[in-house]
Amino acid sequence: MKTLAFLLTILMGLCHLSPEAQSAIPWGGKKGKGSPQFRAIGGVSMGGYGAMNIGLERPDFFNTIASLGGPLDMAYLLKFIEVDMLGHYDKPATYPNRGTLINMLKDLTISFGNPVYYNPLSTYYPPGINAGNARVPTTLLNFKDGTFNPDGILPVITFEDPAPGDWVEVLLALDRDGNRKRSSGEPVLKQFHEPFTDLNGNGMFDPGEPFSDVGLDGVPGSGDHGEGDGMFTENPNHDHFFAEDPLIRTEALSFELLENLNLYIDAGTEDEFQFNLHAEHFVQTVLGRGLPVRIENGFPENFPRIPHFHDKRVYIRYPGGHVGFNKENIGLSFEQAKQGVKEAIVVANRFTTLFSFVSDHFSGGDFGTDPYELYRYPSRMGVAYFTSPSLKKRMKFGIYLPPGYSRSLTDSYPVLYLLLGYNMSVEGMANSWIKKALDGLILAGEIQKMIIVIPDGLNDKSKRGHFFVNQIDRERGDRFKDYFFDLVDLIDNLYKTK
Ligand SMILES: [Ca+2]
Ligand SMILES: [Ca+2]
Ligand SMILES: [Ca+2]
Repeated sequence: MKTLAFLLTILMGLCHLSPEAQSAIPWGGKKGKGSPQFRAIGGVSMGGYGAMNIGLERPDFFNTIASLGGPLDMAYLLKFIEVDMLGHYDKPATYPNRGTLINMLKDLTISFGNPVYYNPLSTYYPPGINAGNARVPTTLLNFKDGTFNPDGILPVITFEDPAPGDWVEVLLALDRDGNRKRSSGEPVLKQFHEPFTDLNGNGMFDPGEPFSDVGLDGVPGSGDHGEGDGMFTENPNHDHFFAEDPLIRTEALSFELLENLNLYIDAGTEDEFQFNLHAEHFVQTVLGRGLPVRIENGFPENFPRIPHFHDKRVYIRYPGGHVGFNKENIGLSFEQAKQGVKEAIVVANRFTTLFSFVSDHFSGGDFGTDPYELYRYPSRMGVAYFTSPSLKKRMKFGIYLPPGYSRSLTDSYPVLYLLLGYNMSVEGMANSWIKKALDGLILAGEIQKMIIVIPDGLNDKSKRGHFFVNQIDRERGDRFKDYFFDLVDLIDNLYKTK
């Protein structure tokens, strides 16, 4: 019965292939094996987080996991939002600028709940705010805040930023001058946790550090959440962040499972989101589990030469920043790298090293092609659609099939699931530039033939990033993980996976 339902699902999926998918994608319809040792998950930035979060949650599915400059430590991410971003609200960095910051905060809120305030009635809106008053000038009276409004005398307001009409929705400001608008310098209120003394100066509460048991509002006697319970209280929404935390998963995984994984990470030493510190924390955690990590300061080879590692765990600290992948055409970077463009060389280095690490950790493998095969049985790259049974919705993905894929019915291939950065589109990755770069790497014998699948990283409702989780906000959110595992099923049932 279950098998029949499954077959129907697959047939339904086939019926929903768009015309362009049918022409662009050679749907062999030949079932694969889908062995975990021949399945990898990797990604960049937000996708690096998604790859590590999903991979470490499901080591039974993925034997190789890779993250290029992704957030890996949710406690540190929360500290960064609180101290480094909201702490410099009126003096944001050029990148990420305030508009980007606000959108990311909204998307984090849709994914995990509002990290800044706790509202028992909504994971999205601050207390006192709802769909009816979030996008109009609203004044809250008696909104207490230990830092800026201990008596609750001053008004607290909704506000627009960065431009008129852009209602922030997830933040509140103190209206010191009472003009019902947030002027520069008026504080954005932050109620992440109870006040504490940061003895070790890391910006985060550590067990043993003194705290005031006055509740999240920081005001004694108001009787708000967490007040007088004898414990250090954090915004309960933070639990949703910690439930999807690569670092916590790494701490919790059995030694045998962790030891068995192939892990590759990189980070820029000047990452604007400080994801390099996430990487350092992650590496320290793995080392703390008694597992060695090969650490490189910079790429040992520069594109077009490709580093190869036999180590199971590799971390590359490269000199440079986060690199604005949201606007980046990765394929174009490979072309520009050949012309010596410095930033493009960094991008090409990062992606080729991920591809080579993944390829080198699939044992055996079909290496090499030739111009004849490239011409006669060319690789295919395109965007396709299927109906996700869990979401009951038509969903998108990108796919690359290596040269020679259509040559034989019996050859099978390992699969890399490649998750994209915040606001990157499937079309931006599944294009002819990337196809050309992958063909070149296979022709040069640098990587083995593999299938690459690019899941959709955009929330269907907002067309912004969803952090590759089942977003807890059901109204504004998507259930990425459910779609993703439907996609893995589809790939193993329609493609010759190893
Ligand atoms: Ca501390
Ligand atoms: Ca209180
Ligand atoms: Ca408390």
